[in-house]
Amino acid sequence: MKDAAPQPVYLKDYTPPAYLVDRVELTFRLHPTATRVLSKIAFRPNPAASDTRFFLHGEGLKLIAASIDGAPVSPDLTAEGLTCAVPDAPFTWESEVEIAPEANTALEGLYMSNGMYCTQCEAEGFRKITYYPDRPDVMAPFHVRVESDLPVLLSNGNPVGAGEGWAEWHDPWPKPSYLFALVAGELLATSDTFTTSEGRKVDLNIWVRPADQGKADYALDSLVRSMRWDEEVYGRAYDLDVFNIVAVDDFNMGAMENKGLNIFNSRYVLASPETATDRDYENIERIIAHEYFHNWTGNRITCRDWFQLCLKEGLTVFRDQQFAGDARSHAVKRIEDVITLRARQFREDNGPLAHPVRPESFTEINNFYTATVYEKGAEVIGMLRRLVGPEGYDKALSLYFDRHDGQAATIEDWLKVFEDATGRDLSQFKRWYSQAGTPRVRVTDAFSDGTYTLNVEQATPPTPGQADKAPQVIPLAVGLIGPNGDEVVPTTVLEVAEAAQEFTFEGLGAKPVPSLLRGFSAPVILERETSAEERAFLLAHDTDPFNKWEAGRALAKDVLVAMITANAAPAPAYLDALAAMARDETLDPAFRALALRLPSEDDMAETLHSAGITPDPLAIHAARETLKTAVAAHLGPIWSALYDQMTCPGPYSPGAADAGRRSLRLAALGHMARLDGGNSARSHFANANNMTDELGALSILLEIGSGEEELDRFARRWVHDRLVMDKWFALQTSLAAPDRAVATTRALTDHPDFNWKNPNRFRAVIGGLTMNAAGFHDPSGAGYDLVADWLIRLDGVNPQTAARMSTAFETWSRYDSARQGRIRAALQRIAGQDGLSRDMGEMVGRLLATGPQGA
Ligand code: B3K
Ligand code: ZN
Repeated sequence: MKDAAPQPVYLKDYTPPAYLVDRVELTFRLHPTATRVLSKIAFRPNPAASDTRFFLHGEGLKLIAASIDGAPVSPDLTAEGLTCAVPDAPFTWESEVEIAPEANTALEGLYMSNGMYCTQCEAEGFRKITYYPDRPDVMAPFHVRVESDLPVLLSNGNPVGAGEGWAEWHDPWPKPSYLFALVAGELLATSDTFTTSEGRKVDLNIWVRPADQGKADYALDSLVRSMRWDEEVYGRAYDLDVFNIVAVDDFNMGAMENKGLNIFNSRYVLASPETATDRDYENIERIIAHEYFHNWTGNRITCRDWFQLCLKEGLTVFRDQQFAGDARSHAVKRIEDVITLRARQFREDNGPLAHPVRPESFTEINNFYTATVYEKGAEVIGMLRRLVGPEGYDKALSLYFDRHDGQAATIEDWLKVFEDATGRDLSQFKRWYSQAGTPRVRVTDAFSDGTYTLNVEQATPPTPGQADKAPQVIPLAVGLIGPNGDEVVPTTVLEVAEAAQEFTFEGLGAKPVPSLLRGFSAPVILERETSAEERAFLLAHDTDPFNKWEAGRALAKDVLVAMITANAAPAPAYLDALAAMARDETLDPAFRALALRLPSEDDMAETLHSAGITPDPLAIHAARETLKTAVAAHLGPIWSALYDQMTCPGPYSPGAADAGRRSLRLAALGHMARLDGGNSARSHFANANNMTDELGALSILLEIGSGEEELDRFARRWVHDRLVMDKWFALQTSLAAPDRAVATTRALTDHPDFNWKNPNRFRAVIGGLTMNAAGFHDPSGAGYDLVADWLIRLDGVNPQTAARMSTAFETWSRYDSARQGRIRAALQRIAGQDGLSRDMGEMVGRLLATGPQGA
C-alpha cells in the first residue's frame, strides 16, 4: 500500500535535479530479514538547478544513522523520502538503513527468490534499497561491496576484489540508480568469452541455479550473436570486462538491462529441446538481444525522465526486431510483429487506457510499460527510417551516439539528431509521440486515360483526454499490380501529411490493383472497400509478403464475419485460396503456417466492434470452430501430405528453418485431428521428442475437447519442472471450452502447485483465463468475478503484476450492456478495496473513467 491519494506527475513540470552525484559507494550486509545497506554518496549542487532543496527518495527504509561530511544529522522523514539541511558546496552524505528482502513480495527493490537475493530497480525501486535521488537524470559511477556467506556475489561493472564472504564491484560508467543490480546466491555459470571490435576481452556468464545447469547454452549463443550484430550493424561495442546474466524464478516481467548484470525471468533463459518450445527459443533470442542492446540505447544514453521511456524502449524494440529479422526471416518476423502490435497495441489504443507514445502524466510509472510505449514506439522509429532512408538513419544514429553518450536525453534530442543529420523538418512527425489513437487511413481510387489516382484521407478518433487530432505524417508504401498479375509500379513510399491528399501514377495501360501499406509501413488502420476477388488476386500475385499474408487474413475475416452475422457457410473461394497456399512450395513453411492460421477470437471481436456490430464471444468461438473443421475437410489430403513432408530429419534445431517446418506440420496435424477424433494428435504426442511437438499435440487435443489422459501424463512427466508446469496450467485455462473455462480455472487455483505469488504461475492460470476470450466473457460474469477476486488478492502482495493484468478489462466498450454492467461491477469492487495500491488504483480509475455502462 502506498499513500492514500497518490498524485499524478506531469511532463510539463520537469525540473533539473538540485544536486548531482559524483560517486556512490554501497555496502550490503545481506540478511533475509535485516539487511544493512551503507551508502556514501558524493553530492554537489547542480549549477543548472533553480531549486536547492536536498531531497532523497526512500520508501519502507529503517534509517539507522545518517551523516554529512562525517557529522551526524537527523533528517526529516516522510513516506516518500527525506529532506535535510546541507552545505552550499560539495559534500559527502552517508547513511545506514535496514531492509527485509525476505518480506518483499512486490519483487521491486531487493528481494529473495528461492534463497537467492536479487534486485529490480526500474523504474523507482532503488528507493526501497537506500536513500537516493532516484531519478534517471542523476548519473554516477557506483562502487559496491557485498557481504554474505553465499558463494556467488554479483553487482554492476567489473569485479575488483573478493574474499571469504565478500566481493567488490566497480562500475566506471555513470548510470542512473534504476540500472543498479545485486545478486547473491548459489549459482553456476555457463561461460564463454567475446573479444570486441575494440580488442576488449569480455567474460560472459549466464548464472542459473544448480538444478538448471545445462539449460543456458542457447541464451549464451544468443548473447554472442547479439554482441556481434550490434558491432556490425550499429558500430556499438561492449564496454566492460564482464557481462553477467542471472536467471530468477520470481520476476515481474521478462528481463532487466542492469549495467553489466542483466537479470532475467528464468523462462527467458532456460531452454532444452525437451522442455522449451520453438517459441520459447525465439523469445530467449529476442529478449537476450533486447537487454544487451540496451547497453547503448538505455544505459550509455538514458532517459531524462520517465516520460521519455520510449526513447530507450521504442528504439531497443526496433533494434531487436531488426536483429531477429536478420537472424530469421524478415517477412515472417514482420508479420508476427504486426500480429502482436494489433493484438496488444491497437487494442490499447482503441480503449480507455489509450495514451501517447510519450505520455504526459502518470501516477504510477510501472503502469506505462505498455505496448504503446514499446511496440508503437518501435513502429515510430521504423517510420522515421523509411522516411529518411537507411543511410539517413545510420547517419542520425551515429550522431545520436556521439552527441548524447553519457547523457540522459529526451525525444526532442532524438528528433533533433535526425533533423541535423538529414536536414528534414520533423515538427509534424513529432505528433506520433504526442497523439494517442490509431489513425484511420481511408483510400479510394480512380483510373482514366492511363492515369491512376489514389485519394487518401486520414483521421484519428478521440482518445481519453484528447478530443481533436491533427494529421500525422504517414509513410504509405504502395505498389501497383497489373491485371495479368505483373507488378507495374514497384514499392514507392507516398508521404501522407494532410487530412486529405491525392497521388497520381501516369502512363498505365489498364487499371491496376493497388497493394497498399506494404510491409505495414505505418501503424494505422487501412480502410478501403474492396472485393473478395481483389483480395484473392493479391493473395495470389502480391510480391510483398506482408500484403500477401494480409490479403489472406482479410479474406478470412470477411468469411468469419459473414458466418457470425449472416449464418453464412464458409466461402468456397476462401477454402480454395487456402488450399493453393498450403500447397505452394515456393512459400516458406513458416509463412504458410502463419497464412493458414485464422484471426484470433479477440481480433474478431475488435473487427466486429469497429464495424459497428456488438461482438458475441460465444458466436465468434463457434464460428471459428466451424471454419476450422470446414478447412480441415476441404483440404483433407493436403494436410496429411504436408504432415508427411514437413518432418525435420536430424537432431532438434531451434533455428528458423526447422521451426517453420514444425509449425506448418502442427498446423496440418491440428486439422487432421479434427477429422480422426484426435488419433493423429494422440500418436504425435506419444512420439514427440521435443516440447514443441509435445505441447503442440496436447494443445490440439484440448482444442477438440479431448486430451484428459495426455494432460495427466504430461503432469506426471514434468511435475518437477516449474517452467514446463506453467505451460500445463496455461494450456488448460486458455484452451478450455467456453462453458468450462471458469470452472477449470477455479479448480486449478486449488491445485497444490498453484503458487500464486509466483508471477509466472499467476499469469499462467489467471492470465490464461483472460486470454480465453469466450470463457472470460462468459455471460454470467463469472470470469470477471474470478479475475477480480484474484487481482484484489494479488494487489496486496504484488501490485505491479496485479495492475498489469487489469488490462484484461480494457475492451469493455465492445460488449453488450449486460456484460458491460458486470465488468463495471467487477471493476468497482476492485476500486472499493481498502488499501488499494497506487498501481491498481490508477488502472481501475482509468478503466472506469469513461464507462462501462451500468446494466
Ligand atoms: N526495462 C525493463 C522493464 C522494466 C519494467 C519496470 N516495471 C525491461 C526492458 O524493457 O528491457
Ligand atoms: Zn527494454
